[in-house]
Amino acid sequence: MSVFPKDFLWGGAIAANQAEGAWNEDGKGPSIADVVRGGIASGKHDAVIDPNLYYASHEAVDFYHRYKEDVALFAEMGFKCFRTSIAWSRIFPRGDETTPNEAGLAFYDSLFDELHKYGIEPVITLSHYETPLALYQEYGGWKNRQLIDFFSRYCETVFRRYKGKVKYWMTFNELNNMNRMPFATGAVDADAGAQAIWQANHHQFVANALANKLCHEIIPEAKIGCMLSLSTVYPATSNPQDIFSTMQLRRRSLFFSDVMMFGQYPAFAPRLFRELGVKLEIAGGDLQLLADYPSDYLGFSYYRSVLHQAGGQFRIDTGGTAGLDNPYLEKTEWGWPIDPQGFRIVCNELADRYRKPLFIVENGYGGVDEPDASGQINDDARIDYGRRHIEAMAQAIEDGCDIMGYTWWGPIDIVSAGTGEMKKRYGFIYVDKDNDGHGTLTRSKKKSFGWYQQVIASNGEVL
Ligand code: BGP
Repeated sequence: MSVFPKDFLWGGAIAANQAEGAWNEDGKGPSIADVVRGGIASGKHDAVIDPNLYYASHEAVDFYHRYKEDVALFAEMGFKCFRTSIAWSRIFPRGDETTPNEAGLAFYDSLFDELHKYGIEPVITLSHYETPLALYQEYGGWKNRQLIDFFSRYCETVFRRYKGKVKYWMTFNELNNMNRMPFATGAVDADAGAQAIWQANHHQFVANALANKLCHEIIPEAKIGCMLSLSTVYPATSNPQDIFSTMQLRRRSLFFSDVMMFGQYPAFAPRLFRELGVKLEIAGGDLQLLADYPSDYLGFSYYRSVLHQAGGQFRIDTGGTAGLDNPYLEKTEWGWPIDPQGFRIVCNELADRYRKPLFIVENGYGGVDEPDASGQINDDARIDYGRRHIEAMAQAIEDGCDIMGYTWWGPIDIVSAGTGEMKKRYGFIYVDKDNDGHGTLTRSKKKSFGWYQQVIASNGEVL
């Protein structure tokens, strides 16, 4: 007997900038993702786009033109839902216009219709590291309060357009990455300093609340969540200093879900801001908005657990302390510890803290997939990772966690956010394209395609 609810939302997740390509087609304006080489997470970006250079997001895996084929493959696996983002700059090319780009709106109409053709529910991220480039270049990104109004106009436009087609929404992808990846998350340069980064956070908290308000007014039956990147963090030693420092690190991450789920800044915020020298500019009405419009659910990504040591050097790619290895865990080829128990831990931690539904909108195994002599990809490591993490999620449900769905990150190979490469593959579906952009973009099923099909068909019983 499956422990998963009968309406459990099994599916997969991608992001516009990592999959669609067509970066400047049909009226789309450039986003911040379109000027980075080496992964949006790096924050390294070109001031102008050099047509002679390769930018991974410009073609990505051409989902924009191939989505019907891809959605048919997702349907063959039995997806109940499919997470992707709307590229904000496809709807408002600069971000500050008052009239939307009809061709952009029409594309997502077609995509959502195609999903519904197979009974697949869209789960839509409003901004997945995809702030329109002009809002960064001409307004300074989210540290500029005007972005609240621009984002609200974008949200109202898509809520009204897709009412009746989309009922699951989330606002900003991994908003707690603002400290680790300020350019990707808030279109703020890494050297902008704590004041700019936390002011940008405040504007995004207000924008999140306004999006929640608009969503419920326009689509009463909708569920709109916030979204965080959450590894599990273990103290490196039993030294109370490491334990306290790990608690502090965790609280600075859950700071973001505290504000968006509880509707108020946590009690430890004033001390944190004093220590950082941050004096937030909070406009009248902001705090009431946060209180009145909290998120309906907590979406989060889980890939790994990390070790933390007081005073240690921060690892940008994992959020742990550089140089520390957990001797009890194997790692992926990219050094990410594989920790299904950590997945059960974070589900319980969040369920206890927020007592609202959880939605795992990213979990997956990034690996190098080499076809065998017959051209088949026997991605047993990916199947093993998935099996163990779904078993852990089942345990978490039996622990009493209210989990509404699970979307595997990258059900089709897409561009890596951390590296900007194709080599780090997550898919059950292989895409013929290499790191330099060469390939036919042909899709083919890996061994894990049939495995995930079985998982969904059995509602998580056959693993
Ligand atoms: C998360 C992002 C995704 C995805 C994932 C995997 O932080 O929300 O966009 O990329 O990381 O990371 P990577 O692609 O670097 O392996």
